[in-house]
Amino acid sequence: MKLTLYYAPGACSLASHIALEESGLAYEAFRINTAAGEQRSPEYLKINSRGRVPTLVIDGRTLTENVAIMTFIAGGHPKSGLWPSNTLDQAEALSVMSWLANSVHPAFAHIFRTERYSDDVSTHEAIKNKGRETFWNCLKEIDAMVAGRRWYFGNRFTVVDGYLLVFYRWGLRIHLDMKSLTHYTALVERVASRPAVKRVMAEEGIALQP
Ligand SMILES: N[C@@H](CCC(=O)N[C@@H](CS)C(=O)NCC(=O)O)C(=O)O
Repeated sequence: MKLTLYYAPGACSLASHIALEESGLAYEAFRINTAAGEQRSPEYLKINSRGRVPTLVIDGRTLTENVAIMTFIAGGHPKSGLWPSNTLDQAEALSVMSWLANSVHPAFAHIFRTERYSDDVSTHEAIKNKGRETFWNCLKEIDAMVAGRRWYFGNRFTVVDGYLLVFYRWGLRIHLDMKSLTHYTALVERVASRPAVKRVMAEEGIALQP
């Protein structure tokens, strides 16, 4: 099976990148420079017509969306140990990852991609402020969710933990008081110290502190 991941450093694609590296599957990773607009190049739009990362190409077939990519990598390869083993936990993993993709990520997009939410520039400051408040409330919710847990699913590291690291970094990036979220901080420090995660961050050229 040939796997090719398209990612941008520090973007949400980091979650899929971590999942792939942790899985032990062989894959190639291609960097897309989103700041330079490479995601909108004709070549990349042929691979992913939405012009977003991540994209995982599996034997020539394109899969988009972090939730789907991580379900394929972890759920489809149980030997990797990155996916819970019972059905209810699997459903919970999907529930948490869907919430991260559908609520937490868009809250942040209100701050960084404000132009997508209104053409009226005079509303942008208010949209950013609301996004910041919503994003912070999500991060606090995550902190409560992981209280007293080594990993999200207790003793087992799963793809959910790698995905949680992405939003922690984004919180640091916009100077939120992430250290005050003590449970979330402890979990993310454990994630960041895993050898596979260190390799991915080195490959992407990023640190936990953006
Ligand atoms: N729901 C998608 C979101 C993908 C997405 O928005 N990716 C961002 C990076 S975090 C992107 O490609 N941004 C480039 C752009 O918006 O032009 C997923 O979770 O995979």
